Amino acid sequence: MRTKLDSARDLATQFFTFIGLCALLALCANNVAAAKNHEVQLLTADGSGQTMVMSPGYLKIAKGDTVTFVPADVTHNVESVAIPSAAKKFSSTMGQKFTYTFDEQGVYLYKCTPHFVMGMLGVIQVDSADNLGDVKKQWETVGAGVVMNKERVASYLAQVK
Ligand SMILES: [Cu+2]
Repeated sequence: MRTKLDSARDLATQFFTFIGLCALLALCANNVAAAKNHEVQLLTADGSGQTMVMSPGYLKIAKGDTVTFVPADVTHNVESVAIPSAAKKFSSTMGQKFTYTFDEQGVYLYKCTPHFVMGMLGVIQVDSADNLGDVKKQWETVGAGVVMNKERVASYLAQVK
């Protein structure tokens, strides 16, 4: 026979189960932070006197985020130069929008293939910069081929924290 005490116990059990579920839901909602999409413009001129330039040149994002590279005209693209060892290399079609998912943390140095010599490069940092030393080392060699706006990459890399 059910007593008043049994009913009270059932009610209490239901109540605490409900609270537990709420806490679990809140926890899940916190952990599944939505991946963001960012945009980098590949510009022929940025309006402030800079030509053949990525905007922004340095960008910090979170692992799992995507970046869409938007060429201002048919003369620009993006191609990876120095990236984390586990990351997939990329090379986009000239003049086409391109979206890349940054699944590996670290520093990514990339260029516009035809405007590399004019210093059209960019840096994207994904979470912590474990491979910064490696990227700087590769830039010392690769950077020898850049004749204009070489200091841009140094200023972008200096923003990596
Ligand atoms: Cu370009």
